[in-house]
Amino acid sequence: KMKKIFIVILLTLLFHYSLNQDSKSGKDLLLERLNLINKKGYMFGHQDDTFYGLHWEWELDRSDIYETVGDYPAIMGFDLGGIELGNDKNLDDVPFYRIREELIKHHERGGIVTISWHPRNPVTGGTAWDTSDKSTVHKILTDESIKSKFLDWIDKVADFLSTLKTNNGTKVPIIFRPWHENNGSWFWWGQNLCSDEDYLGLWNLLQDELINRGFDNLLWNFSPNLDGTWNESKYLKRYPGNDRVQLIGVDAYQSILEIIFTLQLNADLEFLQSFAEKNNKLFALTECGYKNIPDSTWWTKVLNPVMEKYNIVYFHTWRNYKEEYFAPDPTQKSAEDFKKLYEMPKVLFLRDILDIN
Ligand code: BMA
Repeated sequence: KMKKIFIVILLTLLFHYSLNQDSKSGKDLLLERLNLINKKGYMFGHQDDTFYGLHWEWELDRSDIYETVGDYPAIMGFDLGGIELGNDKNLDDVPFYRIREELIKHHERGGIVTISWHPRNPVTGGTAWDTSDKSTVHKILTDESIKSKFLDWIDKVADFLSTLKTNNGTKVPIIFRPWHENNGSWFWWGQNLCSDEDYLGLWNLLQDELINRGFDNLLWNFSPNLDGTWNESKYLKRYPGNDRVQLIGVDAYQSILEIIFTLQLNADLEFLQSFAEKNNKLFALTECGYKNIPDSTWWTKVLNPVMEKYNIVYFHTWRNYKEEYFAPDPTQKSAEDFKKLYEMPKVLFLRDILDIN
């Protein structure tokens, strides 16, 4: 009798558990997974990983990272810049159908994917870096014809996002990082190109439009650039809000002196860690690197000593384009050091996260 009761209770629990799992959105499932991964260490990510590398391009499944350490990055990143114009290829000449294929493939091999979007300037028609019009964001929000053009762009983004599904129709969970590096003034949505209110208006417009279209698979990531001087009141000015952001982060490149980079990175990660703890968020280095890695021990001597002090969930390096690359291939001078980084127990690549679900 006891045994029977026990089995009934067990089955009931299992039934409820499976119902809950089914009703969870892709965003919530991904968030749970990130929280579990976060207990084990921090993942390595790479932009456009399987499209091209230092000495090759457009070879299926090839990856500088795989060739250097024998494993794929845990995270792969892709950019939608150009989708808004209806182009076949993104701003870096990557065909969108290849982005779709590789994004789904990485999800299916157990990895995690992230998307950024460097849209053109809807007022001037220039690139995301065209800051010649000083009120583009304001015009999107207030000028009827610019707004309708921008809504059409969002439609194009939505059309593409809606194709990011597995064979059984499941929407791929995606870390989505729009309007990044907004504390700098190099993008038309940057600090000096819009008011706090307009920045938040732009964030909310895109987010509300996509959520209203049913994209519950997007995990929203807010990531200003390396700053070094954050405090809560300054940060909150353009923070979209706890209900709108699941992951906070920083884009941080070593561009001048190592000492300045590490000072600023420590300051930002310290701030993000305390903000994340208080607000129950995860945080990450959503872009990082040292262009063309001229320092052969940069990974273990500069970057990792900072990273290991904080509870980051990942660090993501930008693309390996011939003239400008951020991760090694086996011939690059920091390859040996990168292998040491790979061996560190807290540094996670694809195989390290496969059993964390
Ligand atoms: C930048 C550079 C550009 C590229 C852009 C979007 O940092 O890599 O060459 O077009 O990112 O990927």
